[in-house]
Amino acid sequence: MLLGAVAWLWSSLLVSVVGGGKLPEAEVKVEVLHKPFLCHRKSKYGDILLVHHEGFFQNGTLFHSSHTDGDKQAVWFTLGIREVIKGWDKGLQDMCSGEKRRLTVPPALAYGKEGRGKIPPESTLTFVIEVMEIRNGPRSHESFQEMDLNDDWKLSKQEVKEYLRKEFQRHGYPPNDTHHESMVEDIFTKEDENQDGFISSREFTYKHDEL
Ligand SMILES: *[C@@H]1O[C@H](CO)[C@@H](O)[C@H](O)[C@H]1NC(C)=O
Ligand SMILES: *[C@@H]1O[C@H](CO)[C@@H](O)[C@H](O)[C@H]1NC(C)=O
Ligand SMILES: [Ca+2]
Ligand SMILES: [Ca+2]
Repeated sequence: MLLGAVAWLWSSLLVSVVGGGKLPEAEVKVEVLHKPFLCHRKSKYGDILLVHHEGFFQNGTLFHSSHTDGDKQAVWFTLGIREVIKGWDKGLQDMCSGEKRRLTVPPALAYGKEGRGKIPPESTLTFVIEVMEIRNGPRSHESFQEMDLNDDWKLSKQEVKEYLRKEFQRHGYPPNDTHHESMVEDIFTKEDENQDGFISSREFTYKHDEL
């Protein structure tokens, strides 16, 4: 659980490593079905979104609905780190809480040539997605500020270690300096691009460019 949470904090990195190959641009068709009158903030990469969603094949058959399948709950995911299909990452930006969209997602941005489970290969899929709630993810500006204890707009190893310690405790795990230090080293190897010993706000924020 905790390792999951921490791995997730830094998972965008994996995304940039694994997702290196350039694909031809495929587009998601976005239709806004409902937009609330009031919109306090709009979704952006790194936010965590709570959504209800329905998925349809091109013939109109429903293949999944969060309203009726499983525990019938809306689901949380982080936008922009490929926790979900690329079509969602691309098509669910700039949404308000309470907004509902229909996304038409080509196979290249969904389950591709292989398909998955009941999704046949090369399927174009349609999703009706309603955003119930938007929260700041760990990659947000706010979380950077929270981690940057001395407000110098860069994260030292000590600050990252302190943050890990707090995260571990928040999830009910005892702090473990040895473990935190090796995680910090790992994080810096990947995130400190110019190797100056700090993660700048730019290095922290702009990890999703090639989506
Ligand atoms: C609709 O398409 C899906 C996926 O190709 C297929 O499994 C399903 O049987 C189709 N349904 C109808 C009514 O044609
Ligand atoms: C601390 O972490 C290290 C390395 O991950 C592990 O080998 C060790 O058992 C941990 N110590 C405690 C007290 O959990
Ligand atoms: Ca700092
Ligand atoms: Ca740096």
